[in-house]
Amino acid sequence: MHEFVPTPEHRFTFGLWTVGWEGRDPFGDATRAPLDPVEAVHRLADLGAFGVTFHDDDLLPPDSGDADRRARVDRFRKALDATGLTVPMATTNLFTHPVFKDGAFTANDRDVRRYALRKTIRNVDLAAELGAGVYVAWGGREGAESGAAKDVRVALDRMKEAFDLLAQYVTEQGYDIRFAIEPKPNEPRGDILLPTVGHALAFIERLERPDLFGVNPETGHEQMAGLNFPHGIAQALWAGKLFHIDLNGQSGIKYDQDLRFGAGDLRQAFWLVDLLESAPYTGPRHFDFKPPRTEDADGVWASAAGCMRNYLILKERAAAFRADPEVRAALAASRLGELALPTAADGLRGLLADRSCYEEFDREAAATRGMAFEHLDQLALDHLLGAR
Ligand code: 3MF
Ligand code: MG
Ligand code: MG
Repeated sequence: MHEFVPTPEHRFTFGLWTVGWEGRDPFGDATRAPLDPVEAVHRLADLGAFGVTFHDDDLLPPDSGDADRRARVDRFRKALDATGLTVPMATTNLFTHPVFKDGAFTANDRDVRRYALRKTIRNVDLAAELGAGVYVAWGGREGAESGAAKDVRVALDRMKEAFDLLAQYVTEQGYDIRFAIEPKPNEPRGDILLPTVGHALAFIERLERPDLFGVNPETGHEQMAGLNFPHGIAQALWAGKLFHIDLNGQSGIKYDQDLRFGAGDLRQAFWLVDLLESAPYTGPRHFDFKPPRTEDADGVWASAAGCMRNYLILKERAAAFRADPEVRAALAASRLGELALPTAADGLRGLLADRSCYEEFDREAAATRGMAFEHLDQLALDHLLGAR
């Protein structure tokens, strides 16, 4: 039996705000004490993680002066150097302070928009200093609860303006940083702009430098909208836009549960790992989860370890599925090979001239051909459930 031991080669990363979540929710106070970022770095390294990520405010109290900031960054950096942990991604908190109650880049209040950009730029500098290659932008408060309060087309103009300015900034500074937009349909706003992977992909193509922008999809966020997460990831990969990923667990269309990876929709988790492990995605496997507020410190680390363990178990199950000769036969019977063939390699002329595909096509015979998908899917379930 495999040991499923995480190592840095697996590229597992965690946000400081995940293991550091104190358990404050809309109905209850914190159940855990604050976690020192330096302790988080050491504990994550001990568990076999590859890296750690952060919002500016996770590491540096928002009102800290220059000297205090420097001391905190140096202390954090020392822990990174001591453990070998990396910082592949950083992001901005544009949602906690009341000033962001109507959003940041799309707040109706122009002063807030300018402040949000400067706050972001300040942390982009730190991201570059710590070697992050990806800067995530989650617009949690960019949205509305009511109709006339937000002119969505104009708000999208302001969103584009913000991202164009950020692209100009990293280009002028010569930073090797690309941005990853994180979609979410709702929570904390009633409705959030760029609610799904598809919306974000379409938006990116309207920016001045689309090459600098990709997506950071989160398992639970797509599933909150009832969408198929592996399908969204596949489309992001197809577009060459999967810059980063937030892995966690979600059970159906409800609030953002942020369960540990694998503890939500297990079938989608299986197909997701199958996809990621076969795709040209070499980025971090980043966990954005919340150890439930029932847990004490030991429970937090058990939850973090569980994210990685579940990923590794699913990776082994997916590999066994793909290597199974019966699965290969079932894939052929389901005509996956045929899907990979161009529909009209003979071109439009050939298609129009081919009487066998229309005038003489035996539609009734084609309609009766079974697709054999159920046998294929049962083999997958057998592997997932450990029955094969
Ligand atoms: C909220 C989130 C965010 C983002 C983060 C950017 C607090 O549902 O997912 O976590 O992931 O702000 O990385
Ligand atoms: Mg979330
Ligand atoms: Mg997230």
